[in-house]
Amino acid sequence: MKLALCALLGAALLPAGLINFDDVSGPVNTRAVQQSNHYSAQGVLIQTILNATDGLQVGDTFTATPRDDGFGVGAFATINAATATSSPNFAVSHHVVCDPTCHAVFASDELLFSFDTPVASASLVTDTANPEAADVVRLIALKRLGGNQYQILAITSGLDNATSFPANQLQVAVDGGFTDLLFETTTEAEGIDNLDFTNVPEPSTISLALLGACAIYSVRRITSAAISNERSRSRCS
Ligand SMILES: [Ca+2]
Ligand SMILES: [Ca+2]
Ligand SMILES: [Ca+2]
Repeated sequence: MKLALCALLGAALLPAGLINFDDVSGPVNTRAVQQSNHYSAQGVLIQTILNATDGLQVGDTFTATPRDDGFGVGAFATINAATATSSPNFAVSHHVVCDPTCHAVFASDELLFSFDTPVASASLVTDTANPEAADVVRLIALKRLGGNQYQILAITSGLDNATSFPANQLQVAVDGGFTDLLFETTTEAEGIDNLDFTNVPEPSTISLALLGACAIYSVRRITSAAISNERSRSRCS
């Protein structure tokens, strides 16, 4: 029981990140292009690559062709009520642009997230445009092989017309972790928000987390025992 509690508390201290794209100000009904290293402080590089993976399955490999060094961020609230999960912004691939009526017109590029250190699990949510036709979107965990080559480790599929949790969330996890994450659109452009990820902990991080959690647990046990003893003494005197 004690070990289970310590492990639970330790897991809560493992390194993780959340990117909600809301630090970018100004863009309304268009997207502001961000460089791929915009979130490098959080350990993530975000690039737009040419469509390469529709139809590929777990175990397949592919070569990513960078389309642009970056991605788009914006608030598109008046386009089919395409609101962000966290207000005001969500992210799109670099070439999702506004035509004269300000609708997203470029559909086939993908967003590639490259992590500084391996990630055990990651999730994101799709935009809440409504009404919207159902198009397949996929979240794909990748192993970086070098030379822009990647192997597919795991795939989670969904439909982009979902507007509420949990249907609008895609989540993928891999034992041992993955280095890169691909958000794949197949037939229509789609915005994403709230990229959430948990890094694979270094052995030293696990030890420190468990040590800290167990120290907190032990202090609470000692404090609780001391209070209990004091109450017992009070009742006896
Ligand atoms: Ca947001
Ligand atoms: Ca959507
Ligand atoms: Ca759609």
